[in-house]
Amino acid sequence: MNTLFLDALACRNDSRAPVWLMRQAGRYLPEYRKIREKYTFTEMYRHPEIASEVTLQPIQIFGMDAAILFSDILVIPEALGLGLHFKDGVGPIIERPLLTDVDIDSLPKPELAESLSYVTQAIDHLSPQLDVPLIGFCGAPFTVASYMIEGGSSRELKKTKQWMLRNPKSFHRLLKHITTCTIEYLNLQIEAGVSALQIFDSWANALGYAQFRECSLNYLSEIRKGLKNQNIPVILFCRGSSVFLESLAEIMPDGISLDWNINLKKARSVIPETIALQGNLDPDILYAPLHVIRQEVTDLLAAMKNDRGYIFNLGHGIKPDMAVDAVRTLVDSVKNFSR
Ligand code: 1CP
Repeated sequence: MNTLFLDALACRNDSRAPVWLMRQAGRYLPEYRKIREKYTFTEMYRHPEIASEVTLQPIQIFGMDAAILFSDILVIPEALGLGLHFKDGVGPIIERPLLTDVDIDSLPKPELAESLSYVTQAIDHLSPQLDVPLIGFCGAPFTVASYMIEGGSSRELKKTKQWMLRNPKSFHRLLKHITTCTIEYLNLQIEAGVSALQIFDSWANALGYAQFRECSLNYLSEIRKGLKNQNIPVILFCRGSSVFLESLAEIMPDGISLDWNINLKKARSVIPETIALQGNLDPDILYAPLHVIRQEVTDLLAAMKNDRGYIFNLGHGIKPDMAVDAVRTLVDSVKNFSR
């Protein structure tokens, strides 16, 4: 078993930095698109064999040091009965978005072990085939709530923020309900055998500083405390992590995944060496010529040289139109960098 990723998460890695990439399994890969021609995205993540195959693809093709389960953060709203499908060229669609307080108060308490059994089955199916750690994941309550209110992707999160500001009590009831479900969901993933967890707060950047602490950080902390096995390391990713860095460190995650707006060394200067740092190459660097990718990767690695808690990643996910060669160059550059 390749333990570089877990060693770095425990801040005791003396070998090269491990590398994995957010959205490493997905549409930029011809091997993914080939399967996707035959199935919808929903069919793919609901089918343990297909989810396993797609999770493994980037590991087999590029040799990343960790795998991330092929699924989606929106399985929670789906389990809550809101209806979910993914529309090509548009993104996720929540079929019955939340419109009033009554909708929040009538959300069910779903039997997640049953409704999300395909996730634990995928983990079961995958585990024996992996020689790298498997990362389980979920969305942060704020980000998941935003999809449930907006009904899909939204740049401004206008409805979400209006709700938060005009009716904070019911907004917090919603966050609390998602938090309870998320804790149960992550505990199911732990029991099924994931080696680490990442929580994605992809829309945290829409929040002001105090709003972030109140509407996101509190719930991230509750999730952290609610995990049955405290030995499974947890990484927090926010878009906005560079701004909320010190707040994130307060709740003592095992790792913080940084967006690309901050200088990594500067981040390390305010984050204790007991918390791993992950990131933070600007994903758009993958559009640059290969020699630029090599240089940018090397610059980040040189800045974090001898840091025992550093994990190479992008500041956000790979985009569907990024080139396979660019991803290969990135991964090879990390692996060939000598400390
Ligand atoms: O083939 C397709 O059409 C499906 C595209 C796709 C894929 C491959 C979606 C729809 N989700 C995924 C997989 C996925 N989503 C993974 C596992 C694979 C991997 O990372 O390698 C993970 C971890 C996610 C998490 C996710 N889903 C997030 C958080 C991370 C992030 O990128 O910020 C979010 C916000 C979603 C919602 C979602 N699902 C799919 C899309 C296109 C989106 C984003 C839409 C938006 O920008 O609002």
